[in-house]
Amino acid sequence: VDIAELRALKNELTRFMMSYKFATDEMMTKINILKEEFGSIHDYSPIEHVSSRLKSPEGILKKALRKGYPLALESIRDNIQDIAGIRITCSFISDTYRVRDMLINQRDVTVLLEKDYIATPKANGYKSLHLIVAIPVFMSDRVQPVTVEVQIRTVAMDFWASLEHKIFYKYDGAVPDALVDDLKQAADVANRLDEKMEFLHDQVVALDTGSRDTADADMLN
Ligand code: 0O2
Repeated sequence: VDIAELRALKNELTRFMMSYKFATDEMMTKINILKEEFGSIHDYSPIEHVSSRLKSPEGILKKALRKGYPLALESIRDNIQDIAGIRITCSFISDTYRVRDMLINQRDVTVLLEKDYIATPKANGYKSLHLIVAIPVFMSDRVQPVTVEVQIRTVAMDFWASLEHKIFYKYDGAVPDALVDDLKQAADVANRLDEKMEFLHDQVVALDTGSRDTADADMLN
């Protein structure tokens, strides 16, 4: 074994993983700025909660093997787009699209792929807005575009997805039919809740706008 070669490989691997950490940090900063700024101007923020995770080297290798990708950094970089993952939860369906627009309109964010599982849910009932974006990471000797997966969903969609994920893993992917049906029903209930909450929210906004207009008119009189 050539020690110098091994050391170079180790450094390359470390930088590879670090680039995803930096990209996650950059995206988290962007999202937290939106959350804070929006919340201070309006009465509430469309972003309820944001979290991030980096896929472990083991998870990356497992996915590459499962999908049959060559086990080389370049192939992993090109093919595995969820090494850096960010999940944003919003209160209302309309907010998921609002947050999406605010993110993709930023000049250094490039959308590589968008999957709208809210407009077109998966057969099991899964709903979420998925964006694969690239963001430039500035390192000591290069600028590297790094891919990040952003999942945007409502609190109700998130509640459903966490439980479904647990059940899916518990049964190793072979979930009994009865449970699949129950999960689909639960997804429908979550969807009805989302629609009702959106309706109520719209009414409150209309009330607020009405009373603000009256207050403005009073001020002018
Ligand atoms: P984890 O543990 O959350 O990271 P691929 O990423 O290539 O396997 P695909 O179809 O290209 O799959 O991507 P897709 O559909 O956009 O899904 C990627 C991620 O979305 C998943 O990552 C999940 O986080 C989430 N997701 C997609 N479908 C479902 C679903 O039916 N139920 C739940 N609970 N989550 C889902 P991982 O790597 O599978 O899981």
